Amino acid sequence: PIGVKPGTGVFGAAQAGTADSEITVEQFKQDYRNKVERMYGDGLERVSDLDKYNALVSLVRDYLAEPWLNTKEKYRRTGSKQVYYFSIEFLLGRLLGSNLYNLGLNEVCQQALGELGMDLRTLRQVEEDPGLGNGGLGRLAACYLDSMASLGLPGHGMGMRYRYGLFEQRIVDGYQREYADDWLMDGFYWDVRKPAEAVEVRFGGNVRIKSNGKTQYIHEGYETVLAVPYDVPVVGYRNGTINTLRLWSAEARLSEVVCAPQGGSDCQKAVEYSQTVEELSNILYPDDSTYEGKALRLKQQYFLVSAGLQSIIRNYRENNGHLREFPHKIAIHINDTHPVLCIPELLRILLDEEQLTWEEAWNITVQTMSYTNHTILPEALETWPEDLFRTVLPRIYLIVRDINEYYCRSLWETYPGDWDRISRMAIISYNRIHMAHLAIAGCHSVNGVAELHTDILKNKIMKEFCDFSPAKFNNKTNGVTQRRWVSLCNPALAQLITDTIGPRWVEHPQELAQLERHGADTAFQHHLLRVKLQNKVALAKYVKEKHGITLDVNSIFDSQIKRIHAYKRQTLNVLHIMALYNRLKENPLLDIEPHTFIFGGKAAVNYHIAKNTIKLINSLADLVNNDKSIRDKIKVVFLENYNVSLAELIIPATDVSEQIPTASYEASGTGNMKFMMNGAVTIGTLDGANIEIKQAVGEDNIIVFGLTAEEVLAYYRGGGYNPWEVYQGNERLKQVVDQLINGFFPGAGDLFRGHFDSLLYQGDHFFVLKDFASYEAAHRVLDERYKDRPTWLKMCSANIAHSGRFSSDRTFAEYATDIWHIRPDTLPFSASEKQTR
Ligand code: F58
Repeated sequence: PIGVKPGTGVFGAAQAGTADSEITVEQFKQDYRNKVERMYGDGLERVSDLDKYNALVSLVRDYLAEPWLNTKEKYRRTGSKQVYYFSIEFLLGRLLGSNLYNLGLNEVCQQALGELGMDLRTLRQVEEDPGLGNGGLGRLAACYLDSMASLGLPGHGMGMRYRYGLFEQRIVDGYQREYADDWLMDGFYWDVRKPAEAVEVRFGGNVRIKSNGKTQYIHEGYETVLAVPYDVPVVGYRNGTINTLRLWSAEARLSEVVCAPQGGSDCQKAVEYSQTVEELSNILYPDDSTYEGKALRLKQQYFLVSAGLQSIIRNYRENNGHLREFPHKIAIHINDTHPVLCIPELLRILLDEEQLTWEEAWNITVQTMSYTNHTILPEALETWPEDLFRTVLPRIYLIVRDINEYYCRSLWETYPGDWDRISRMAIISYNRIHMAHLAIAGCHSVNGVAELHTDILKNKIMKEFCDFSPAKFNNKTNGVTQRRWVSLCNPALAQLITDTIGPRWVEHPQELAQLERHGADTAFQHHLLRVKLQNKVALAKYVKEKHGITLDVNSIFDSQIKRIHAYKRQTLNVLHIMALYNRLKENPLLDIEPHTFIFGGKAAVNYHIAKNTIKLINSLADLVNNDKSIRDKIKVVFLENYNVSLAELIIPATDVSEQIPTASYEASGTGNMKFMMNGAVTIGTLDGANIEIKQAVGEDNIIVFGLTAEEVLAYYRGGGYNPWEVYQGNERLKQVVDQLINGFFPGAGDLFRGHFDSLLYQGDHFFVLKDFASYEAAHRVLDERYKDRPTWLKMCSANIAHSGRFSSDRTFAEYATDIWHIRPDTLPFSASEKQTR
């Protein structure tokens, strides 16, 4: 079996008597039959797949109950410092496979089910992807949970339990249509509801200031929402550690609502009221184009933060923690600006409830909090209108005002008289509250997610803050968990790696480097090719069943799967495919490698041009896939409803990984890392973590193109560039740009005029035309390399071999030592290893 650590079984090496706790196939079968009978009052033969799946989850939960309890007890007993990772998103993906794998039960379960005439893979597919995230930052949070537990460290998640996910994407007539993501419809069997640990969160009302010697703030007339936690076990890899992801759900206590002034005594009203309360945790990123929508988003953020902090402090108190010791025992991490209200909320608790002085409370808060920035896009740097903030959170508003005053005073001491600078850096300015400024002021650490991104933060976006407090700023290049992104999603590759270098890489991903010397080995290459083919066959089967399109598994699978966004430049990819198609039309005998271009991703509901890009891709797919004259040399597919499970199918089957953002925009990227771990070769711009991938694999094993971030930023300083010159100067490019509007897409009319105009009449802000020629040239290089199969396979192996440093185990270890100050002796990379990596 892959990555087996002998004798560790379900309960892990850390547990006493592990050998006895191993679960045999016989035992598993018996437990499972009993479980089905007890849950459904029926025999295994007569229940549905959903019932079988639920019973299996329930059984796995039984198995992990004891180590979960032991882990909590161990943390209590040792008093070790606990990390709480607050995030509005946790894009977990399906849990059955990963939990079985991490528990070391995969093979036992597979065999047991097989003997019962069932197939584990089928049951794994019954599981809905939890609708708890949207993109990279949510998936990153999920990777960190896996790494924290797998390294046996006390790190937990704090998130929201959304009733509905972002949305389910369906493609109708080539367009994205959004449907409710009803992921909880059949229940979620992994979490445990903890009503006894519910807390109250307060909104609205007003604050009365009472002064008798000491000023007191009395919050009155507020509305109370009950926050009920649901705990999800986070299973470490065969080490007996089970951490907790706590998800909060908003509820109304109807019995109390009936007597409350808002509800009157009317039952109907009470039910209506409960619906408005529950709206709080109904959906991820509710539409914020209206005042009510904005208020709802702000309420959601405060709800998560307040509930999470109250529960942390309650727990801390119960274990007799002294508040002055708080930062030595608790680290709170703020994932992007959405949970930044952690700062004023902790202050509120320390000031109003614990009666600490401002200085004491502020010092504790700053020492406890740390913040990660995930973007430099101005529209994603959150600000709130002051009025709305004051109305929704009156007490928190006063605290933010005090923080602002305190912070501005300290700025004044360093920059006396420099009003301009102080107003640029203020937390409240021009009637808006700047959440990133609040984060920088209230945290001891601010980090970017790749070296370039951190440099841009330090030298541009947050330069003045960095000049003021340089020690706070640091880089933590992202990582992904090799357990989900290789072992689980690509078991054939995992087996090949284990057969070649042994199983230690699953826990020590830097050992993948040993593959380097096998890269040129014919037998190894042969196996690698077989693994890739097998994965392509699996993806092709899915595409055939779901979309009715036949893929050539001997073609180059070239994938761009990520949110649809102008800066990610799906349009550049499309224009290149159009040019390739044109070349084939001109010369049907053109000798090119057959290509399958795969797209997947959601466009935000209100982001019209991105939604139109989806239509553009699908229009191109219709044209190309139905044109017999090009003899199936290229195929284009847009895979509907991209999510973690789909990524797990696409990534192992991909040869070429498209990472082509306008340089400077992609903070890091994490898809790029997943692809390289699975042996795909990147075609990419020098942006985000692509730069570090290039450093890791060497320039022969990645194809880079396009403007650098420095060049892009220089153009912006000079007012942009002239796309007309580029357009006029490149026939092939001119042809494809014109084809956006000249009837090339049958029946499209003016549908893609928005794209056309943005490229030519609106200055081509994302440098699509400017980078086109070099992108096309890069593709030609790629094709050349692919033709020479041994060279290509060597490139693939090099990518796998050098992916170890992009493991979230490494990233997490860096967070733990540098930011959270967790004991380094328990970390996987020693300090000296870190230097040389
Ligand atoms: C992503 N951000 C970055 N934001 O784009 C990506 O480069 C990085 O690798 C990743 O974070 C992890 O650090 C991201 O996913 C969002 O999804 C925003 C959430 C709030 C609404 C706007 C999008």
